[in-house]
Amino acid sequence: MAKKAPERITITAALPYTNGPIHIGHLAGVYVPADIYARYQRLQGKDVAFICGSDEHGVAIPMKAKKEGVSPKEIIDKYHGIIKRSFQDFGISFDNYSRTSAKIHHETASDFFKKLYEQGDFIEETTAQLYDEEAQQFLADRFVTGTCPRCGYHEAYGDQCENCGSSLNATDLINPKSTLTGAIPTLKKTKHWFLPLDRYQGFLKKWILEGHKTDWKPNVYGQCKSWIEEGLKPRAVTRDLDWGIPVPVPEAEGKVLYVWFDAPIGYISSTKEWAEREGIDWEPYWKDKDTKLLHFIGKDNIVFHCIIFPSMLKAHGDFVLPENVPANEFLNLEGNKLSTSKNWAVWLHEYLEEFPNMQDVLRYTLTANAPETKDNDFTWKDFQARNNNELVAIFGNFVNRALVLTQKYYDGIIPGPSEFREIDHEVLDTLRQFPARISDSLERYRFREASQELMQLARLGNKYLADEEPWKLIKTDEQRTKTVMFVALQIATALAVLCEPFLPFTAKKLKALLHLEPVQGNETDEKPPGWSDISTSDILLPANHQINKSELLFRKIEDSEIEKQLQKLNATKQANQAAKTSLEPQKTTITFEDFTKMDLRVGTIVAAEKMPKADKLLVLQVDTGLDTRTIVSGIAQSFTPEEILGKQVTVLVNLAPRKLRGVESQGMILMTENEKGKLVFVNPDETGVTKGESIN
Ligand code: B3M
Ligand code: ZN
Repeated sequence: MAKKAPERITITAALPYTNGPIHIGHLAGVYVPADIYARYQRLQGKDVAFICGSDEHGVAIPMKAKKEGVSPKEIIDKYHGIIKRSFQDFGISFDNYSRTSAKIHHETASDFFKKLYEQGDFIEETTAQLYDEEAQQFLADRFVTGTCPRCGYHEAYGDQCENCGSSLNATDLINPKSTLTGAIPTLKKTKHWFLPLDRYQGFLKKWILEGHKTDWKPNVYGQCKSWIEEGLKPRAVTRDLDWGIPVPVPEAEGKVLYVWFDAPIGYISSTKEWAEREGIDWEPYWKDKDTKLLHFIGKDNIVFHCIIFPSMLKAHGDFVLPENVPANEFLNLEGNKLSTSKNWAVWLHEYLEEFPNMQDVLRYTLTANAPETKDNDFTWKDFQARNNNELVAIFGNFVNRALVLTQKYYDGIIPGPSEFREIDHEVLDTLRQFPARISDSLERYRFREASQELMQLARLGNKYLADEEPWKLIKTDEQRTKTVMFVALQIATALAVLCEPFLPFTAKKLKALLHLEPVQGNETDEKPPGWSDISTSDILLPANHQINKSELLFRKIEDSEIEKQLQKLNATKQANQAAKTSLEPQKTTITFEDFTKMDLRVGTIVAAEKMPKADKLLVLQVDTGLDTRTIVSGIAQSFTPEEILGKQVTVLVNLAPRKLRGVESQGMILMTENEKGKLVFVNPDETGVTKGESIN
């Protein structure tokens, strides 16, 4: 009988934009869970393609290039290099990491567009779009911000609100503003190609709302439900931009594909690139109806992966649809939102340098505290605690005791057990349940839970040793000690196998310590135990097997190391604060004559009250020496009326009067900001000038 082919699983992880390096938010949301899942499925013998690559198009790239004063190409090369390397060093086990600037991707995306174009799947339309006259550029996506019409968030982008996750058209924004020049956009006509999502409404409703009600995560299902029920609208898939994949039809000169049209096709091109290299056929990974396609993403990408890309795939006709889209929520850092532009992040490439050989500690912390069902916070203290109290004190401690005692009592040769007692049977029975317990969590995308199951197994070992106390037994009952050590070593072996998806570096090290993997030049013919052996085999590590000298799996993290990281964040905070309050550039020079036109006098505030229904304004009566006049001043958020009553101030008395909220203001009180950014009076108290006297 022919052997049944293993189940095929295509796992994609969101393609990171090459406008900055990878930080812990990306890792916790997408790459760590995706990697755990891919490694786990490989251990089940599944045929896995784990696919990713850099997202190098879209407005984010030229914007970053502009900021750094270099070309977009330099930006993508720089960050593609940093990102690819840091993923590799962190043990993210992609089968292929491509980039959307690759030729194979340009071809694949162009062909995809052409097929839909030829099938008549687009609507062509000339519509008025936002335009920045100053920059002479159409404003879409991140080139424009404004108020989200759905949630009122003030910094929504032209294609998406990152606050509520809505996908938007730039013209939906309230009070739009160009991010290039700050200008208020005008409207200008331009032709674009739209994917009529409304045509897919019925299909999406049936496929998601009826078909995935129970197996998709509630956060993902809920977002899809609200979009579908609200009614989908056609969405432009082309842009007036000079960075991207040219729209492959004759009448589209100067236009490129919308980044969210080409990027998900990047999963397909990356699969092709991989298959070509491996000499295999890529098509089953995307077209065979038995292939399980999974997209790992962050919550801000849900609409693109659940609504838009599936509609594209459906229109194309050749491809399978995702079976699940296990999107995560966001991770915060020390109570604040992660931000690339504000440098509020723990950058992966920096972590790898500052904590060498400690990839698994970060992987474990991010998994144990993953933002699976709600946003979560990463703190350095928690990182330290997870390491010191769990990895070191439980996992590491158990393994170390088992290995050290084996060396000490038996020169590293696994002892043969004698009779098993009730407790031994119980422990071994419990051990056999762990693969199923962990699998059960992972199959439901509950990575936190799975990581805690793993830690439970280490706890089981720890408790067993603590209860049986082989270090005491050895003095009274050598036979019993052998049994206890034999059982403990079975647990250590199970840990080595089951921890691989979560802690791949530790698994490798532990397998080497246990001498599970054939060592080069010293090949054993034993086949190392696999995932299913843990529950089916009576013996995982046989008596008389020789293990290697023990070494610590984890080290303690000192307070000083955590302090250093907190200081680093503090410095960032201060730099951001300083940047916020940084001095305005000097204005253009004025002549001395200009200056002397100002009639500055010393005055006294003789009455002050809040302007009704205005947060910022105070209405003052100021005795200028010449008269007592009304001055409206925008200082209500810095001073109360009481605290400024009787205060001497500097007054510009010959400023043209102007009405503020119906009250005529006859002059201006001079104010400035001190070095801390606080509003202060230009204070005449110390000048020795008396009331009414002219200052200049
Ligand atoms: N480049 C990810 C982001 O929002 C975006 C993902 C593309 S996946 C096809 O950072
Ligand atoms: Zn919103």
